[in-house]
Amino acid sequence: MRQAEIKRNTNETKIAINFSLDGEGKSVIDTGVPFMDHMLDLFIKHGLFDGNIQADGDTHIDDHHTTEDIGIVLGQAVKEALGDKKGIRRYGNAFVPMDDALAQVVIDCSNRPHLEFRCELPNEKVGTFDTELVHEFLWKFALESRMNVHVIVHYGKNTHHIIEAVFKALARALDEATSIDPRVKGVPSTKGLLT
Ligand SMILES: [Mn+2]
Repeated sequence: MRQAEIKRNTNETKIAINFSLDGEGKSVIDTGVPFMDHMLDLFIKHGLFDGNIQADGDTHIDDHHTTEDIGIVLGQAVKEALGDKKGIRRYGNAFVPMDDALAQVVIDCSNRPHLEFRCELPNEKVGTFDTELVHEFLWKFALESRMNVHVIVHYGKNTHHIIEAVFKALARALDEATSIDPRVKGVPSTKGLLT
């Protein structure tokens, strides 16, 4: 089973994630940040992962620490679930439209963390959520999963739609990049190592 269970406790947040790459899209999510609950729910669903994501953070201050730390722990869970990366496709590319918005995410499970974030979010807030935290989440996710993640939003007017399209494209690109291709023998790198 390509699965991982990770807990991380700090003075700012307590995060517990149980994540499976080879799931059915089933999720149990309670982060205390409603907008992130919505995004993580559709991330698990559209990636056909399974995930239990629980967070208890200092949201009385704002959603920054909790959102960032979920990115850290989810990234660590993906890295651990991937293991030695034998037999994976390695690259994934997904376009997802959401009404007016079109997002693209391209992933390389390269072990060289990078986030390219070409995404303009018209509104600073979606509900009570600070939309600048989308970048914080994705950067920590890329860093801790040790992936190269390129996010390109081609266009879009509605901030909720743009962010939702990004999370769905992230899910689908990650699903493709981490899926097993029976033609791949060993690790898909001329270097012979992706860890
Ligand atoms: Mn929505």
